[in-house]
Amino acid sequence: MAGMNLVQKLIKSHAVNVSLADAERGASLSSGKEVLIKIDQTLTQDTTGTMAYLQFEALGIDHIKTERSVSYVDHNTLQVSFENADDHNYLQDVSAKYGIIFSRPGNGICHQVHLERFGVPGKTLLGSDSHTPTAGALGMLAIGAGGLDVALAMAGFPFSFPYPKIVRVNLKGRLGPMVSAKDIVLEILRRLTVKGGVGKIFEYSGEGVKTLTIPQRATIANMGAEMGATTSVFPSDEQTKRFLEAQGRGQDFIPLSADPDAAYDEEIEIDLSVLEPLIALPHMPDKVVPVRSVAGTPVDQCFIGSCTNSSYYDLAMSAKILKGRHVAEKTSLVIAPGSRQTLLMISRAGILTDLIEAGARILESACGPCIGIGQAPRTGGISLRTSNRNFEGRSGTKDAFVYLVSAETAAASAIMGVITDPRDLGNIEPPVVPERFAVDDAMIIFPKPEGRSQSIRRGPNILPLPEFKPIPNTIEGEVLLVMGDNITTDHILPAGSKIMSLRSNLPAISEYCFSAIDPSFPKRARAASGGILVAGENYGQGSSREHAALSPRYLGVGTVIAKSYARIHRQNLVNAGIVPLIFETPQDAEKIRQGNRLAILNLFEGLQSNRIEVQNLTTGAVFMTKHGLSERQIEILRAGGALNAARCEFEKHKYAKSETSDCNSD
Ligand code: MIC
Ligand code: SF4
Repeated sequence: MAGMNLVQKLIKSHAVNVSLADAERGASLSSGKEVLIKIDQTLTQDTTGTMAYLQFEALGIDHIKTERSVSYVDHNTLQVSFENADDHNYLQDVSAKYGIIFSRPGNGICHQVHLERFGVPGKTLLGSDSHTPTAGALGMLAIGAGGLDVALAMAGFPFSFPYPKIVRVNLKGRLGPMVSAKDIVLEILRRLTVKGGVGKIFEYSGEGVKTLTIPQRATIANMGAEMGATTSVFPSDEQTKRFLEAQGRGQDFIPLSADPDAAYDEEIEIDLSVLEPLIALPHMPDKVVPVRSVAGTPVDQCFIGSCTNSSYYDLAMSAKILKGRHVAEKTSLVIAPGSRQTLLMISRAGILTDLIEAGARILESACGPCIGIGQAPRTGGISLRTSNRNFEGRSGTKDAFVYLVSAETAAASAIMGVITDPRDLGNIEPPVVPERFAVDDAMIIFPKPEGRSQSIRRGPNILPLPEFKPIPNTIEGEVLLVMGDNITTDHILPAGSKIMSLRSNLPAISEYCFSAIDPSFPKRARAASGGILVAGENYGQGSSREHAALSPRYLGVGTVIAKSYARIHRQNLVNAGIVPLIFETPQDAEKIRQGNRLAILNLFEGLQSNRIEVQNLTTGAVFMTKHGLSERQIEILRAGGALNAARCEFEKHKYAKSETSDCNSD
């Protein structure tokens, strides 16, 4: 029998429904079958956190059940009006009350800070942000999910996901000068595309891994999200030990690796020594070409920051490239350090001075421009960013052209004013990273026992979630939108400071549902009393924001029929009580038009048999759909969403011995 790979070991040590024998059979355990795991740690950020905690409160539990849960404030830090500050207060109070660690605004981006201060090799982490897999750099099984799934994990429920295909990414050799970890992950995106990771976990191994530091591994694990991967995992080795020791957390280190004879479902190999600087063209992270093939294109803005590339190393390397030079006259260079720790360190080392002298504009340690909160490019402008997503409009300027690059390429291009292969500036020696990092947790509030009696401040923009009814057996409705492939959550519910400040107010934010595609959508949905959405492949890729499911549900959408789904969004639809159906014959999607009326009879029977007939009442056509959902997911749907289902589960426990709960609706 083959040994186990690292992913199998992590799943096995946390699985609550997979027998030991199953887990040991490892790769042969049928992919797609649901696996339930115990969650050790959770993280939330403010824009998904408010909804997660509103749902946690609705569960009626008095304290978190996880080993460690952290609430970060890093997205909505602009505070152009009262909403964000109110949300921050709410999150701080909820944290104190329920035993959650609170990372204050200004302390940094959740994924960067979690690596620095809280991630532990061998543990599971569930986060209400799609880039939670960043912590896979430390040998964690770190997965992104909707806020409700995270709330349920905090309440002690296991987390379920389809048993993944495990892909070995074998890294050979070592990176050449001015080529970076970002170029490795861009190369993988180029090969596999934005849907190439759906249903998969990437496990990194090979000699090349040993040459990569934790921040470099984090860049790679971070952008596994752009391929739709469940997560990415690195071994825990000497590099991990060094990083944790530098953070004063050497005691958290344990070595972790695959058995030498481990088996995998798939394998890809990358020779680091032949890689060159790469760039993702607008408007998808997988439109990757060599930087030199677009060199010379004028650049309006360069942004170095985000959870992908804003570590000490990234900023120190950028400063080395910029030192003694100045940003080009027609180019703006914007830098947001990933964490307060990074900012403190570059400040103490004089690196910040070098950046300022070179003309960089320094922003707060937060997501900022990555999510269209500030620094929107000019009309039709070109922006080179070290972040991970370049979806149309995400920068805040609808017709801007965003390219994704490494910090080295961004810094070199800022000086030259045109897209520049950083190797053209000569071989600049990489910076030496200090052995000890600046450990200062003064902006982190740890819960205290007396916090349990904390009262919670709720601003006027913080509204409880409306009650959703169980789904009906017959669904009839108008097709409200027919969409193509790779629709992102930024299409469904855009980001940006204005709309994101409404994340705690479902009725208000729902007015922006599909505004990137058709601003009249909310009005039409209300007029039609809800309806059905039709989409192509990989529907709902990108962010974990459950608002992209809750808003359509709030507007009465009961069903989506797509060719395929992104994992997190599909679960968010189920959690919101929207039935996510899949075309049996993908070509049937092409025969449906906006405004057609569709009918589904006997939905409950169809859910059980995994074959659901849909009639097009307008054209007379009939087509078949499936769903591939587990029993548990079907139960959630029938309850009208995961919150209803979880409440029922609690009720059942409560009433198990004496009475019966009315949740047993069958
Ligand atoms: C993103 O990068 O799109 C976000 C903003 O971090 C989202 C979360 C959100 O929408 O609040 C994510 O990646 O999950
Ligand atoms: Fe923040 Fe951007 Fe990372 Fe999302 S991708 S967590 S918005 S920095």
